[in-house]
Amino acid sequence: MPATQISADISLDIRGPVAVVRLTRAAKRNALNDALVLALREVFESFTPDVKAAVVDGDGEHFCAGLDLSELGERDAVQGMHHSRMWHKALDALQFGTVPVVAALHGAVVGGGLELASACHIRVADESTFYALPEGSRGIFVGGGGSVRVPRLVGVARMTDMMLTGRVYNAQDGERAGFAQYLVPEGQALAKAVELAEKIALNAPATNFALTHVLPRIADQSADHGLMTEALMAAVAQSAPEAKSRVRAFLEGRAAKVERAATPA
Ligand code: 1HE
Repeated sequence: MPATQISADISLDIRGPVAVVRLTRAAKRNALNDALVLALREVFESFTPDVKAAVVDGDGEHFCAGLDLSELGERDAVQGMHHSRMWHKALDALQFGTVPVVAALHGAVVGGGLELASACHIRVADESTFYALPEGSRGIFVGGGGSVRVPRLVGVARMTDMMLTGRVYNAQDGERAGFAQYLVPEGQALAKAVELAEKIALNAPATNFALTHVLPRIADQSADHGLMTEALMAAVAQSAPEAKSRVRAFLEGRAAKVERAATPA
């Protein structure tokens, strides 16, 4: 089925169990205006149960140039807080929605674009990708969840350095730092992201729920509370019929073994 343009600047392409959500505002480097942020929230809240995983990518040469600076305007402090909370709700809809989300990154992943990428569960970057938080040089602060999510990927020290000094990470350094989990040749991020999403779509639903909703909560809990939450989730997951049949399949020699990882060329 061809992609459907669901708002002015966002399209949705349902490829079997995988939904490909694309920012289609290449003329403005996929800068996120309010309408686009609201549309993102809407699309992630609208998946039917047959969608099992999603991919986010961006049209044109860049994944996303962040907040649409032309809309910054004359907001006062309270309006600014509501604006930030609107971003939080949209990116929470993505992070804590019904399906795991893989970001396919290329070109600029900057400011709110990095906040969007860091709300996804896995990031695949191609060699053209670069990461920055230009908020520092624009006299503003992150407002789309970046202060919560970016340090969880790369640490407080790296984020502080990026914002204080305008440091830009290229694709290789970015992958080493933890911005992305996969680094692929230029132009291949979307294909790799879809391949991963197709694999994820085959997981037991309880496993995907545990990884997207429960694991991040455990990471925020004390060790004692985390272990208790883990025990509860483990019990729920293993009691599902799907877990029983998958384990039986392995014991009866009908399921794949874990293969040794390929050695790098
Ligand atoms: C924009 C935006 C934008 C491009 N808001 N219009 N983000 C930034 O500070 C990053 C600003 N953007 C850039 O640094 C560059 O545009 C890029 C490195 C991303 C791409 O460069 P390039 O040479 O490919 O494109 P360009 O010529 O700079 O931009 C093309 C058009 O997009 C141009 O408009 P035109 O009408 O003159 O064609 C740009 O003005 C427009 N454009 N980026 C508005 N961001 C929840 S809080 C989050 C806070 C933030 O994200 S702050 C960081 C904002």
